[in-house]
Amino acid sequence: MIDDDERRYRIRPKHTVRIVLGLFLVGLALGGMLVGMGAASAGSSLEEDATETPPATAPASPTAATSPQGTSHAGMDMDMGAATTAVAADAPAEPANRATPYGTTPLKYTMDGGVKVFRLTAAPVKWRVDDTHTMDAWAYNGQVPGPVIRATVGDRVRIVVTNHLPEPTTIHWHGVALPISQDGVPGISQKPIEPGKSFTYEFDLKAPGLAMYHPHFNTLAQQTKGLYGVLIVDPAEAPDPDVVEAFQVLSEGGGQFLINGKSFPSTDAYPVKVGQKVRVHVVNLGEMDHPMHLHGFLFTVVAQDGGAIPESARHPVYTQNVAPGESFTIEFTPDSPGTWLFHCHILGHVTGPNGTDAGMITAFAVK
Ligand SMILES: [Cu+2]
Repeated sequence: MIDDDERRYRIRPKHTVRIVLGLFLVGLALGGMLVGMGAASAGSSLEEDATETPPATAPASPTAATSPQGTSHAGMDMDMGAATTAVAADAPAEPANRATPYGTTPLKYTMDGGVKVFRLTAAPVKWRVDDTHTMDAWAYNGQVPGPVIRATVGDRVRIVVTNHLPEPTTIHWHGVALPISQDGVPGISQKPIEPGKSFTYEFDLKAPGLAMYHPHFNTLAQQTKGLYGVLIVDPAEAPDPDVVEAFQVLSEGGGQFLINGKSFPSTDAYPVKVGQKVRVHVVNLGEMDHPMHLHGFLFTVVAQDGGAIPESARHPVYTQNVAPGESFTIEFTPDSPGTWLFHCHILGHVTGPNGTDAGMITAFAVK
């Protein structure tokens, strides 16, 4: 079994191809981003406007640009006509001491006064969940899940949402304390964002924590098509640069069970070193429970649903159920090399045709 795992998770030629292809796409897309900058930096006015139109060519997906795992599907699989520009080239660099997260990449932002300005565009895309399955997805910024919105407690954020879906939408900021006017519920706190229109959300981030975002209009249909993502509010203290950080968004789509929009073996394997602390932010934006189980090591849940768990209440576990709408941050420090799986333990969620491994499986490749 371990031999099988090792074989699957060895850095495969496919990865090398993806990395090379990713670099090529980055090069191609830099031009697109420069062109897109104009559109991205203009039109940051509040309230509705219909001035944003998608560029003719696809920008690089943030994943393609920086994921060390080369999960560059996003740039390759986008419906080019629906591609959007949300990555502003003049966005400040991430703090140098912020650990590079695997699995998903933070959405770049621009500054307007003291406000961090993010842009999300919802549009249909063809999304490849593995080598043989493609779904007709609706996605933020051309990727499933949408990009990670990352900021620091005390920040004021503005998120300009443009709707290129064939029906109205809104975004609810799930797990964030904010004014009712920003809660994203049509008919209660705002009018729906009509196709071709934009809406601007703006609020202060008052507490650190792991949160998420998803539509609140025709929610069952829109969210299950791929409209969801992580919003994480970091504490003010500088992060530990030695921690390996990963995000895992659990969901279902294209008839498959997905982690970060992919089904095994197209999911990530995370390279880590013996003795290195690993922190995994797990959120469930699907419709089913997923008991996540780690091979080889016990882990500790350090935060649940946005709240830190006091040291005195923490204890080692090997499985943590994650229900829809829940989030957990877990930590462990591997002390033994090997390729150790982290997977849902509902066997129907990790088994493909003819008994093959598929679905909600990732691995930590410990060296
Ligand atoms: Cu599951």
